[in-house]
Amino acid sequence: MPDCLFCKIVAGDVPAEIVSTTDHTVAFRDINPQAPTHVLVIPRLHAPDAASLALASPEAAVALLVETRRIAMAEGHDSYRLVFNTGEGAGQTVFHAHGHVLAGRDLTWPPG
Ligand code: IU
Repeated sequence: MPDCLFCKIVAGDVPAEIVSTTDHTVAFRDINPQAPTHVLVIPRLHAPDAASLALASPEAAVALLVETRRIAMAEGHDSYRLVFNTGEGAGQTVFHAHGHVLAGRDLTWPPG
C-alpha cells in the first residue's frame, strides 16, 4: 500500500529500530514507548487490522503471534501484554495490522 507508513518500514523506505525480521513479520521499537519493552510486530502483508490479517493469511497471523512471544522472551520477559487496537474508537492510529508487545513494568488491569 503506497501510503501506508508500516508498509514503508517493511520495505526499508522509512527507518525504524528493527528488533527482528522473519519471512512473515518485521518487528521494531515503538517511537513512543509505553513500557521499557514496547515492540510493534507487523506482518509484511498489508492488512488493516489483526483479524483482517487472519482472514487474508492465517499463516502470517500465526507467525506474527509466535514472533510476539519470541520477542518478549528474548527481551527477558516471561510476562507481557499483547495489544491489538482495532478501530479508531479503540485507539488504532495506524491501519496496518500490528501487535504491541509491552513488558518490563507492572501492567495493570483494566487498561486505560
Ligand atoms: P495504534 O495501536 O495504531 O495506536 O499503534 C500505533 C503505534 O505506532 C503507536 O504506538 C505509535 O507510537 C507507533 N508509531 C511508531 O512506532 N512509529 C511511527 O512512525 C508512528 C507510529 I506515525
